[in-house]
Amino acid sequence: MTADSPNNALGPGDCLVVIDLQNDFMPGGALAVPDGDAVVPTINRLAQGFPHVIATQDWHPADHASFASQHPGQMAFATVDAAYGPQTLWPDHCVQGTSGAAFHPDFDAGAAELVLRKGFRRGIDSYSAFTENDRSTTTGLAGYLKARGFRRLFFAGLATDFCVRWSVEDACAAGFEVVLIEDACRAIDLNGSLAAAMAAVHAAGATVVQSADLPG
Ligand code: VGL
Ligand code: ZN
Repeated sequence: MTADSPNNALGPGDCLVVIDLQNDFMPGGALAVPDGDAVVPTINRLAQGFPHVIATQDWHPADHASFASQHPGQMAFATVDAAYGPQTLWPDHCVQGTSGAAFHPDFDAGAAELVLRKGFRRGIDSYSAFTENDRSTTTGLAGYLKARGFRRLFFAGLATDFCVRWSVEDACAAGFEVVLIEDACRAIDLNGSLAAAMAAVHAAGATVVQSADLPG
C-alpha cells in the first residue's frame, strides 16, 4: 500500500464504503461531478476484492434546505448561514425516489451489505455518512460498523471534497483506521475545495492510496 501502511492484504475487519454513486452526481446529472462516472468500473472491481461493502445514498426531500431553490434570491453554490454553520447551496439533487437519486446503472450495488441513506431531514444537510452537518446528529453508521467488527474502512465515490471528505474525517474521529482510495473518487472542486479536502484527509490521519495498490 504505502510506506506508512504496509498491510495491503484485506481481512474480515475491512470494509469498502462507497459514497453516493448516484445519477445526479454523474455527467449530465443535476449536480454533476466532472468525470464522476469514471470511478464506477474501478469501484466495481475493487468491491469484488473486499470482504465487505456498504454504500451510501444522498436522499433529500424535494424541499430540502440545502437546495438553492428554497432560498429566494440565492444562487446555487452560494453559502448561507444555517443554524449549524455555513451551508453551501446546491442545485436540487438526489430527491428521494427519483431517477437522479438512483445508483448509476452500472454500479454493482448488489455487492453492498448495507445501503445507508442520509440527508433526509429537510432542515439539515448530511455530507458525512456518520453525522449530519451539525457534526453531532448521528446516522448510526459508526455503531453499525463497530457492531459488525469492522476496524478498517476504505472510502471511494463522490464527491472527494464533500461527502467523501466529511465521511473520512468522521471515520477517523470515530476511531476507525481509514484509507482513501484517491483514484476511485472525483471532486466538485469549488473554490479550492479539493486541495482543502486532501489536506483535511491527511490531517485527520487517513492513509491515501491508489486502486492499483489494492487487490481486486
Ligand atoms: C454531495 C453536495 C451535496 C456529495 C452531496 O455527495 O459529495 N455534495 N450533496
Ligand atoms: Zn446532497
